[in-house]
Amino acid sequence: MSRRQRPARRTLLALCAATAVLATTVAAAPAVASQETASATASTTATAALDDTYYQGAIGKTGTALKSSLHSIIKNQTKITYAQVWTALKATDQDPANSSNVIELYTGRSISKSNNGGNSGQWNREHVWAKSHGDFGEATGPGTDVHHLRPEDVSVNSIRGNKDFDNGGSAVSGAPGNYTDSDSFEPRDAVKGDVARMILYMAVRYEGDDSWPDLEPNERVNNGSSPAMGKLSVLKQWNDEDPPDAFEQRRNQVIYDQFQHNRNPFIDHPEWVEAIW
Ligand SMILES: [Ca+2]
Ligand SMILES: [Ca+2]
Repeated sequence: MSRRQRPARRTLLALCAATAVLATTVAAAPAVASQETASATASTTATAALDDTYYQGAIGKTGTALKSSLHSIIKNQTKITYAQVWTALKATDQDPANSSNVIELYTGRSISKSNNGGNSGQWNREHVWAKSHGDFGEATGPGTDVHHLRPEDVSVNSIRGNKDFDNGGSAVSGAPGNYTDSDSFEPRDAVKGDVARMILYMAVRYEGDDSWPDLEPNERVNNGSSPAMGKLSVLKQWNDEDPPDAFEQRRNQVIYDQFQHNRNPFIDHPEWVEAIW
């Protein structure tokens, strides 16, 4: 090889190296995308497996037939006491970034699992379906059903009280993105769908065929002690706007595997909200 050719060869080698780096970079991008696809595929595969087993009797149905079928499926559950709810929430709502903490529903704050209780600054057990709506209290039953119980800051839990859900109001102190007025509460965007799916789970789970009231959503606020929760049209909108994420799906799985052995169908199949209501 002549001297004159060497620079050209170096250029060629450099070009090859650059191309190799570029190829690696280009290859890296689809790798990330394929991981996401793999995760979504795993979730789809898991749901398909549930459709063949857990949800077998409900597949292909709509309306009241679907609701009735889902009720028969999810009413088979293990029930836990109100004291055991503390233990359950420490598992179901664990902070994915810190296993010593739970995430509070409305504030979104990560707080030590052991900082639970009734004092200001602690977390306690929020009944998303307010226990006064049907007056089921804290006895083992709807009042201890972990599918609608979440860790929440004591003060913010008190501000939500037993209000129905609707859009609007003024900002909730200590809970950015949440709004409230005299008769309703609007949770932050990231949990709007979670709230909707919890309320609608309760409506399907409790149909009045046991010792508990038949819980149902309606279009009202100020439902008081009647076994109803509003507003259905807003909850349906929230279910669309905030689809189930990994945290909510894991929570459903932990309840199924470790505590109640029943599932929230609307986390597995959010489209069933529209199929029923
Ligand atoms: Ca969400
Ligand atoms: Ca019901």
